[in-house]
Amino acid sequence: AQLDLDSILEFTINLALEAGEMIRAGQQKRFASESSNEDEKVNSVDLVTEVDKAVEAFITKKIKETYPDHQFIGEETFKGEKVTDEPTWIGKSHQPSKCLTNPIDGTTNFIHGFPCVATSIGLAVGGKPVVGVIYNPFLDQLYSAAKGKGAYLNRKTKLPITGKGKPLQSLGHALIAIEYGSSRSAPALPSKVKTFQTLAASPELGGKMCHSLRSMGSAALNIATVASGGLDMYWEVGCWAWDVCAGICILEEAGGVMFGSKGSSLSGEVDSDLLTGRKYLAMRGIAPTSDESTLQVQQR
Ligand code: LIP
Repeated sequence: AQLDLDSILEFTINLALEAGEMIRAGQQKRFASESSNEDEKVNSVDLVTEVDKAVEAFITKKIKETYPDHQFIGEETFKGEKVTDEPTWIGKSHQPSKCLTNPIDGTTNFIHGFPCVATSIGLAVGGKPVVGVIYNPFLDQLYSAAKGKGAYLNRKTKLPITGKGKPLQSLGHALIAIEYGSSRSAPALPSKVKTFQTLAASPELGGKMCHSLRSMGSAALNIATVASGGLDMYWEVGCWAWDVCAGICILEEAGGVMFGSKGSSLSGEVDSDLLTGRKYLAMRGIAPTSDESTLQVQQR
């Protein structure tokens, strides 16, 4: 059957708000306790807490109860499931879909009490994000979108916020988010730093400097902030589908574009690998193709 995106969106918003409550309470409990430790995953800066796991278990349970046919991929329970869909039989009763969630995006921020923390829940059908909800429980900011229905902040403010919908003219006027991520050994780190340097000020960009660089420490919030207009661009290598699925839906509904690893051109070519490529450049509006500097950054 056709998916009812309105009711899925409503369900996802309520789920994110409940997850947010768990995150807030979980942080208070951790800060009150002497013995709350985080675990390390791939390395000493790739962290997970008991709250990430509890929130993911809660989200999974709710989704399985409500949408028993949907597949589920979560950051903390990932076992290599593929995001790219088998053929989708449109109009038949079974429409393969996947729910991608990151229980706490910005786990490092959560541990430190830095308020850029979000739960990010996205639904992809046929490999394309169709519903996305990102909720920051510390700043009480709820970003939500469903395909074809627009993107909103706190349900009421349509994104991008007024006056922020114009295409970006040049990197020289941009506020750009970048992230170090958890992969910091060679060659990953030097290559990231080179891009940061290029964006900050570089002869490669004809001596242009962007207005400044930012790091929110959460892919989901970086993307949501590009969607709302507070950032012009976000560049990161190393994200997973659960970091970006909800954000892509929100960004696209706000008139922005996400480029992935296939290096699709700014002419609007579709990137078939958007959920699996691990390399992302989010932009509000499409920059003019004549801006060589934008093209160069996109191709990194
Ligand atoms: C985080 C991302 C962030 C990235 C970090 C990390 P987590 O997700 O959202 O953008 O730079 O390395 O992957 O681990 O907090 O869910």
